[in-house]
Amino acid sequence: SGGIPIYSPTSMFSLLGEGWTRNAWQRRKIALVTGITGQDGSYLAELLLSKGYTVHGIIRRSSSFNTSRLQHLYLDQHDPNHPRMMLHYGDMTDSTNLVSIVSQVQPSEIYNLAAQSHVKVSFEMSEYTGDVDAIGTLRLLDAIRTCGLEKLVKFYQASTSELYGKVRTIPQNEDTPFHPRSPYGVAKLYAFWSVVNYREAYNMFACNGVLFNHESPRRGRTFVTRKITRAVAEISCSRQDCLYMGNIDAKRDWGHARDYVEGMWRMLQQEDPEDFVLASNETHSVREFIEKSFAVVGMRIRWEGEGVDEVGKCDETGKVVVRIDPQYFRPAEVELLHGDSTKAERMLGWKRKVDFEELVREMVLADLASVKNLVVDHN
Ligand code: NDP
Ligand code: GDR
Repeated sequence: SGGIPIYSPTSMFSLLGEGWTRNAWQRRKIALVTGITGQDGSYLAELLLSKGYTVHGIIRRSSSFNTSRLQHLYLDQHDPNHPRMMLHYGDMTDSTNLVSIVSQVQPSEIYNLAAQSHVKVSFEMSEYTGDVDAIGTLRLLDAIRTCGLEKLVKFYQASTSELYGKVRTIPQNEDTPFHPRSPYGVAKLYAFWSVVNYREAYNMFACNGVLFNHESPRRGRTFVTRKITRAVAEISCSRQDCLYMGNIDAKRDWGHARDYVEGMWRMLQQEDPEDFVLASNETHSVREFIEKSFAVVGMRIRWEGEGVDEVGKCDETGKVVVRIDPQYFRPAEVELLHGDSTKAERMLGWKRKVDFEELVREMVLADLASVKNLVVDHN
């Protein structure tokens, strides 16, 4: 247009990956995992280590101990036999730190799992959730470019079924339109499209895994499944009287986290980057999760009343063990999620192994063992 030419700098680290092909870079098997201290991060680290990767994780500085889910993997770095896992202090809100870590680690694969991941909390901390989940993802994508690694690194983004939100079609797959219902969902939508955009603009190998809910004994205790299984264990040991719940008619497609991290890894082993849904292809209500959990400890639940006055009584004792508490309702709710992972099954050969019943049982039994002090709790 005849204006002053603008200088477009090349990356200060542009020599980092010079001379490498993507396949040769991959064979180095160096993974960087953000959110490694979380539920999925810990299962993914296990999987990658078992496959011979060197695993680098980003952890936040905390005044309390926050690596309990990794304890069994993290031996002393000075031990010559330690299992090739290294942790770096960092935060998704700190670009300089992200650039520094990416340039030091020079990863072949990056798994971006870090997030303020609680939907209800995102209504209370909407700006922070946007900063970490949306802009944080962009910061990490830009860190890869700043380091000149955009043609070499394979990038996985932890996208979510919360993108579907107010669903109009059942089941939901890669072609279903998005309509997020929370600041968390909206932030993850920004991240989803940033990944697509960087793939198209810079030819990056960047994938979105659109994962439906996945749980495990390592699930944070404020998510509904773990809140229920922990309470069932406590109630059955007479250490708690009642479980207070929000919307028990919400329906979710629940799988096991260990199965889902396998799918993340498979997405990055493809020749070309694509987005995939991972789901169990079933849907169950929170109410059903509660019933099944109590059944594991031999308690049958009978429902009485309506709305916030509804209670769940134990059939055998007549005691009220479930009550509704309005504080757990959300300003806008995702009522129903039901995934369709046909594409992942066909292209990745992925399928969930653990079904709903087994998942509930494993979680309740793990909490029972922990309540009875038989094993160390993971969080
Ligand atoms: P968790 O909440 O268990 O773990 C989140 C991780 O992110 C933790 O390691 C946490 O660190 C870290 N983190 C949070 N904020 C920051 C920050 N500002 N900077 C750096 N790290 C941060 O989540 P899950 O393991 O369940 O989920 C993993 C990812 O997958 C998340 O992005 C989540 O949104 C997404 N997802 C999860 C699904 C599920 O059903 N589990 C389904 C679909 C998507 P700390 O331990 O210090 O808190
Ligand atoms: P979700 O998980 O919002 O689906 O996000 P969560 O377990 O928090 O809620 C599932 C459903 O249960 C209802 N519910 C309650 N939820 C909580 N946490 N506590 C309660 O007491 C309660 N009572 C009823 C909720 O209203 C909701 O309908 C999870 C997170 O892991 C996200 O990071 C991820 O993206 C999605 O799953 C897929």
